[in-house]
Amino acid sequence: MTTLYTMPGTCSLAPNIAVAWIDAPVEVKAMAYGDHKKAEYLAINPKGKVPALRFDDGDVLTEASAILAWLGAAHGGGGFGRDTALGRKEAEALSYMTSEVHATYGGHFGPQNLAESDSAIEEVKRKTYEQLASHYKHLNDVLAGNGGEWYLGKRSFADTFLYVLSRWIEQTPISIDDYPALKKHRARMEADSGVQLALDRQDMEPIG
Ligand SMILES: N[C@@H](CCC(=O)N[C@@H](CS)C(=O)NCC(=O)O)C(=O)O
Repeated sequence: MTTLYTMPGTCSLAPNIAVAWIDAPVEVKAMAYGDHKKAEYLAINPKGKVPALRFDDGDVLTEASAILAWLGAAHGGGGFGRDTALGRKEAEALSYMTSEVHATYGGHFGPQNLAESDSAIEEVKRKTYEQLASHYKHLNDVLAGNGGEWYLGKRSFADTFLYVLSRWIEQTPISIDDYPALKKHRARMEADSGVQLALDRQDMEPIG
């Protein structure tokens, strides 16, 4: 069976939620933190990161936005089609969230990869939080501008990654209280049975 590799606390929660929402025939495997650097997993994804989707024929797809696109195309049905206006915007939103916002988190998760001295590391972190605050403002504005319920006005896989980002904000000095639409969206996601199933499958708890 196709297997989705996940790890607690990570962005692999987004495709995990997508699998639950569309009831895709995909087994969700929750690895313990650290297993992603072991030989068994590196043979699956040499990048040593999650998520990864392994097919029956041994082929492996990595990168959260690519996995979400494949899930939507293969199992999503009309609501997640790539040839619809919603599908186009979903692809745009997921590219932004992964390649811009997630990438900016590099300065939070690994500032020591970007600078050496203590003072330079502190500066990287300060600039990272400034940039993240601006990303969160954009995300909040788009969500509020689309009615506030779902990121693109209707539920899409963009909501799955937005939820990951609105969880990670708790690890930063940025407060979700400054982004009321994101805060309501996070609570709406946590009331969703598919999100609850995905959290459970990945050994994670709601923020509450
Ligand atoms: N560009 C990749 C990023 C994947 C990534 O950074 N995954 C993180 C978790 S959110 C990870 O596996 N980190 C473990 C590590 O780097 O050691 C994607 O969008 O899937």
